[in-house]
Amino acid sequence: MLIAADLGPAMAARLTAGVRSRAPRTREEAAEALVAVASAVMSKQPRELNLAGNPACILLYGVNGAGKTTTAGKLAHRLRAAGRKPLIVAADTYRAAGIEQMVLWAERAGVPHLDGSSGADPASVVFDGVQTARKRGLDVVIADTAGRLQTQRNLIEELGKLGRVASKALNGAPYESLLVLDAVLGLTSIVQAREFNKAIPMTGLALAKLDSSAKGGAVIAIEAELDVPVKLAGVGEGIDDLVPFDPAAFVRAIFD
Ligand SMILES: Nc1nc2c(ncn2[C@@H]2O[C@H](COP(=O)(O)OP(=O)(O)OP(=O)(O)O)[C@@H](O)[C@H]2O)c(=O)[nH]1
Ligand SMILES: [Mg+2]
Repeated sequence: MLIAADLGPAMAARLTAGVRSRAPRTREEAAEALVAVASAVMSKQPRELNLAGNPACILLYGVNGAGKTTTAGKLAHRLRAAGRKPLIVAADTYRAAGIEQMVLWAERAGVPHLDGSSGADPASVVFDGVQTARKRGLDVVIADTAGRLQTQRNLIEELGKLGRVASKALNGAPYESLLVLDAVLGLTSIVQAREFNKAIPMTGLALAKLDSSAKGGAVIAIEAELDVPVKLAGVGEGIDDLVPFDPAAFVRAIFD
């Protein structure tokens, strides 16, 4: 069951040993034991987004098609509903369509957007975004970036620069740096997380497509290895389909 949920053989064996040592007698006790044993290996870092900065800033990155733009749009909607004033920064400057998609989501969410021009340096677009938010009294910058593979050296380096420039724009204040993972990709996301984390200090994960048949269990191994918590879960294609990640419910869903 754990293998089928993409935890990977090593993590599956580790959790199984932990559950066995608790000697559960019923299915329900086994589920409880799995929740406890999995929680113990998962990250203890806070799962709430750190939105204390003025403006706060959230960078979203990940491989092609992971769900970055959709997550940015849903997040903008969510934060706006919570009384925040988001600015969407469309920094996927690789494709005109990438910017258009982000603009559509911004309009759907009813939040302002700043669009990078095609071919622009995403770091400079994010820098402008932070300045623009300050000027316009907006309190959280949500930046969508182009899809990139962990093997594309130049694009991974570009991401490092993006992080450094964001930090500079924010005068060194912390920001959220979220790797968006596609639950459907399974174990390959462990390699992705490892490589992206080398390029940019990662503060969290957003796990998209949890409504699919994939269980997304690879994030347990990622959390254990990198101590980076999943903060958000995508549970559909609609604007309301983004929820705070609940580790206990997540592990229970693997068991069911
Ligand atoms: N079912 C489901 N589909 C999702 C979810 N999140 C994103 N998608 C779909 O996944 C596809 C890709 O989403 P995008 O947000 O465009 O992904 P992206 O990472 O921005 O892609 P690129 O910019 O091309 O790299 C779209 O068809 C989305 O509707 C989710 O939580 N559940
Ligand atoms: Mg996109």
